[in-house]
Amino acid sequence: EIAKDKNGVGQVLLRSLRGASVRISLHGGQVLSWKTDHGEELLFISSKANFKPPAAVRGGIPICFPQFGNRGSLEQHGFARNRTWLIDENPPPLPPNESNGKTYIDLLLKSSDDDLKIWPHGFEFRLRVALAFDGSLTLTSRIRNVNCKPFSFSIAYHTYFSVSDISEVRVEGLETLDYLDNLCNRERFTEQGDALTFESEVDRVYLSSSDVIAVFDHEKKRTFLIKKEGLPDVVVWNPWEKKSKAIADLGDEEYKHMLCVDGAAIEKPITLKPGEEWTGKLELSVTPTS
Ligand code: TA6
Repeated sequence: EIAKDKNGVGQVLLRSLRGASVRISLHGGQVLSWKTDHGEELLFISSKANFKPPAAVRGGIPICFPQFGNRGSLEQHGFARNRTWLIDENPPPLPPNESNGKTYIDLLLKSSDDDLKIWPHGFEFRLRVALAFDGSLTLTSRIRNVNCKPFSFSIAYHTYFSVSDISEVRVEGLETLDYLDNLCNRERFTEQGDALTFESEVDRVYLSSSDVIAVFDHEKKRTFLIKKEGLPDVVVWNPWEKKSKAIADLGDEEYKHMLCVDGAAIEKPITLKPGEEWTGKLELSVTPTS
């Protein structure tokens, strides 16, 4: 279903046969909602989110492209999340293993003349958002270099998971990895050997992680499973109390109910030759934890 929000921004609603749903905004190609068969919201959206373009909505899954962070010439996290995406009316068919019982939509972002002024690399970015019969959500990015010279980019699916209480959350799959700590000028550290828990601000890029990460929400007795392909790094971010107060579109106490764990390619930007296409895939599912 395609509708418009109160600001006239196009939104697409996907619904699975069992009642799960995903809502995507054409502003930013941003997933804003992912609900279980029983209508429970799995993603965090700030109560102070600004839904009026061109700012990115605080929450859901902003697409950070072609840059992550503010270490380049572009706006923080690049411009893709601040652009209007189009619906690709004739998407290439899903490979058989990707189509069983899935409903999906393909969104398209092409480099505009204005974009080319700030980032002189012609690209086509196809984002396929697919909702499977079991309610799992898959985001597949296909980025093609349609220019005559190579370019490099970083990308992150900036995923805001909804958690009941951040101090009761545990993340597994990042043990013993090296990470860049954004709180210490991106210095490189090594993670100790057990699961990640949270008692203060965390802003890290874990490097060369395994392709499955688990986020345990103790109170809700559920686990988010993050499976990724082509995305070697994992961003983990919680602003905690002090930083939250400095973020206008985030409630002061809301850090307790969110955690960003992002499939990403940051440390080693991806380089595409003319005509070459890169694919990066993120699959999110949620299972009850005993
Ligand atoms: O590591 C995640 C991060 O880069 C944090 O430093 C914080 O800035 C967060 O992204 C949110 O960025 P945004 O531009 O969406 O406010």
